[in-house]
Amino acid sequence: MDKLNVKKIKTDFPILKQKVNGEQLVYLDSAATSQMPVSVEEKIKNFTEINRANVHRGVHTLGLRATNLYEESRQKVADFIGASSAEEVIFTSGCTDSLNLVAASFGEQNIQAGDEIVVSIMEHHSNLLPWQQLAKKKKAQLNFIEISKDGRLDLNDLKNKISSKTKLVALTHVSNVLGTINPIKEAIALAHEKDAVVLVDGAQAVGHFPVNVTNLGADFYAFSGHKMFAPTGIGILYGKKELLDKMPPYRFGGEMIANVTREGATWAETPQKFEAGTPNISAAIGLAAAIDYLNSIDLKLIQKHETELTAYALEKLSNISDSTIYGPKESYERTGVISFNLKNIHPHDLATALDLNGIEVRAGHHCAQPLMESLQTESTVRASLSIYNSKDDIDKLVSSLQEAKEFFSEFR
Ligand code: C6P
Repeated sequence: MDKLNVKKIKTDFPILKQKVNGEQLVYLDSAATSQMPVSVEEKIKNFTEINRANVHRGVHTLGLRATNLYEESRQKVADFIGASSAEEVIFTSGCTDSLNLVAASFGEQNIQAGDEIVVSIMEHHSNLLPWQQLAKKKKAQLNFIEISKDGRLDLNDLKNKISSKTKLVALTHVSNVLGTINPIKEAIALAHEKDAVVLVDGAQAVGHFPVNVTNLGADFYAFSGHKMFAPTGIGILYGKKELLDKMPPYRFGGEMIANVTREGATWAETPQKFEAGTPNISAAIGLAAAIDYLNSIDLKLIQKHETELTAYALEKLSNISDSTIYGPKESYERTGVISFNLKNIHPHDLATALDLNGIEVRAGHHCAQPLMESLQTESTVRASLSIYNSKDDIDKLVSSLQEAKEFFSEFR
């Protein structure tokens, strides 16, 4: 298999050329938001300058062009994730919105008192709070699958936690803190044995390796555009058509109806039923351009690059004395989301010190406080890798960490 030409890829992302605090920018926060290549910006600019209009409304030429572009984007997403049809793809404002849609529609309709909802302890708050709230409201039970010491999902615990009372299992594909790639296919098969429906949070998975929702057997699959080189404000909820068809709308307004009278209304078909109001048309078109960009590089090559870089980073970081790295030690079991701590230095201090050297990482609880509690820490530093990162970036990170370590040791 070929290697990624990182030098060439970097030139696709003009933002990376700049200096930050007088130093060459090293962007290691792609798990929060990835950068956007020129080709995506150009596609959006082209839409704005030539085709901008609302969708599914006007019969005029611009309206039809905008509608075609928007619906082509939906088809592109469907093909990219292996959905059986574009009708199974709903545009949302992001992964959080997609997860809330399932809770507000499927959850409201199907979860009753005494039912059980299963999540893992490594969920991002966006795939925990909607279920926590729903469980409280419906008097249902929320159960947590625990993780092993090295941050893997405990499949035995999963087997124990899923029972005939379980109506829904909401599980992340990849942890945004540990980088762990969960055995989603096995988890889905186990849940289906008990007739539970499975929602997968794919925010940290899509764009890093090939994802095929049909092959996985996922009932619902949620993700965000801005973590895969698309604009902010666009996300996807994939759902099996037979499930979406039975679900009620969760927002009401323009373009989601079949007919409205003084007394009531009937709903449009899936997916329009879930897309009330004017959608983020330009971002949906940008998402399609991001998919074109990913396909032009090849997801398998992206996965290989990120796995190799992760192995390199794990080795270098573990060589720093007094470092703790969270998550699986083997790079093939994880993505390039690497959380760590250095003894006696607060993660925010470290992130600030790195920023002074132009290195952007995230520090904090990463919207995963129950996981932090399970890891017996309050926060971590997190470096997250993408296609535009190289070994050079890791070397700069490690030497800056060593420098920071020396600096802070003077205050002890
Ligand atoms: N995680 C991070 O720095 P939104 O914000 O809707 O695009 O995505 C929410 C979300 C859901 N699930 C997972 C696993 C995620 O990682 C995220 C977003 C970012 O880790 C921002 S908090």
